[in-house]
Amino acid sequence: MKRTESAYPSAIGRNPLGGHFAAGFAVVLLWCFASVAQASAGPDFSELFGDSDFIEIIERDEGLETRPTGYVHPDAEPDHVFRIDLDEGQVPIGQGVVYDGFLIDGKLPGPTLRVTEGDIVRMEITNSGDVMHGASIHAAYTQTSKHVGNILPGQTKSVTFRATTPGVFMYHCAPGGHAIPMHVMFGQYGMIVVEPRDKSYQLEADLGQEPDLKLYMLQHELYASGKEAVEGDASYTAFNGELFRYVENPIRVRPGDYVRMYFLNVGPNLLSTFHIVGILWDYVYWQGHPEAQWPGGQTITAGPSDSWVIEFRIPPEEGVYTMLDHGVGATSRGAIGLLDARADAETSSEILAEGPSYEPAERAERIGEARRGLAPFGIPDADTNPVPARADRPVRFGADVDEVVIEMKGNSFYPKVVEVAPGTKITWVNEDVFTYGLGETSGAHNAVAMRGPQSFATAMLGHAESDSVTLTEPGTYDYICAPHPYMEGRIIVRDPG
Ligand SMILES: [Cu+2]
Repeated sequence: MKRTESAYPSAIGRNPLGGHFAAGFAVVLLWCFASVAQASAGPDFSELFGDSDFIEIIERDEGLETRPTGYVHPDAEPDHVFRIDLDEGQVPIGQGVVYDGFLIDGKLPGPTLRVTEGDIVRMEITNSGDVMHGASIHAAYTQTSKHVGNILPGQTKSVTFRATTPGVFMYHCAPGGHAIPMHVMFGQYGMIVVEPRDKSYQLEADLGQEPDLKLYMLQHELYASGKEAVEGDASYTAFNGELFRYVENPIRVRPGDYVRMYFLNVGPNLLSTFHIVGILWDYVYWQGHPEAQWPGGQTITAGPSDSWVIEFRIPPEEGVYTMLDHGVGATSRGAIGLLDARADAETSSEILAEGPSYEPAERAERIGEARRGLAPFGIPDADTNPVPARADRPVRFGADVDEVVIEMKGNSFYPKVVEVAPGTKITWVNEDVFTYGLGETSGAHNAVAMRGPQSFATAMLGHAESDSVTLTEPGTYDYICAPHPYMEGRIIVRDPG
């Protein structure tokens, strides 16, 4: 995929991406001649920008001391092409839990993407799912949603940008409007790292070697309902897609190893104060930028979409060093793992920040053995959910209750399952606030019966609007929201006999 390892022509300016355009242009000409003999050189101005509009802005930005933006012409030749696939599906997330949500390349989190500062990156994004998806790429200092928002089922769209700022970034699904937070809460996110080109990180210079381990670590939350997701009431927290992943399979290191960690807290709601027991940081870099360097310290503090590069050495003592979010509610819900240091350890040089890959048979076996299903915006399959989470347990109302209110919040019904006496008035109230747009990209909802003794359909509800039906026939009613068909609710009307 990578077209060339060579730098963007540093001749263009005083830094690899900037410099004085006028002076740079002359050097580019020289460099063009040189490139006849040396085929590995990078693209020139016209290759990058072609017949772009706003050429005077591009010229200004190329001549600045600071980095230019990430804009390049959509036809610029990429150094990397990443093809990712957005879909809906189930993944085992450890501890007997199966998550039924939105995935990238069949994983949660999606693949770890790595490029070098100055690289031209093309993202080709395919929607293999049943609902609209899209993408937002935080490493791009230019329009992305314009090109890769609103990707319809079956469609592929692409965006090309130059990765101008080194660091650790989030990318996530972004179909537009209200669907952006919903799909992030649903699990569609991953890490993209832009390695600095000319200046490396300090510990590499101090030790005069590359890291023994590059550890890409993504912290994230998992929710049992859309309501809990909006309110930040996480069921679980995880590193790299699986609860207690590195407790079950500790990361092997050796005393003295140089570890560089690329840490991203995706959230989508909670703060992380990441700490390793027995380790103090040698250097940390805010958002992973090599110039944003701080020494020492016990934790890093990372809000949602916040990131750090962390450098440290394993002390000259064998043993276990425990990695955790020191917000202890998160630790106890899954955000904990172990670095196991032994002199004779067989080590890996990198650990990626993506969900585990399973062979189909193993995946099916784990799903078959599930004791808990988590489907934030629907009702988990009964066969993966013998012991439901709080949000999925039926809420029973007595015959003395004449009205039951069901909230629509975070693209889910809450309670998801109610049991009522015949003749009970059921009222839906839309508590989603973001109701711009239409369909998937809006928080406007309704409730439409799919199965049951009587049919019903409420009005389409905007924020703080409500509608009611009264069900008299005993039986089970399954209903959905028409614009968001993965929103599932159930009403059980008891037989009074
Ligand atoms: Cu999506």
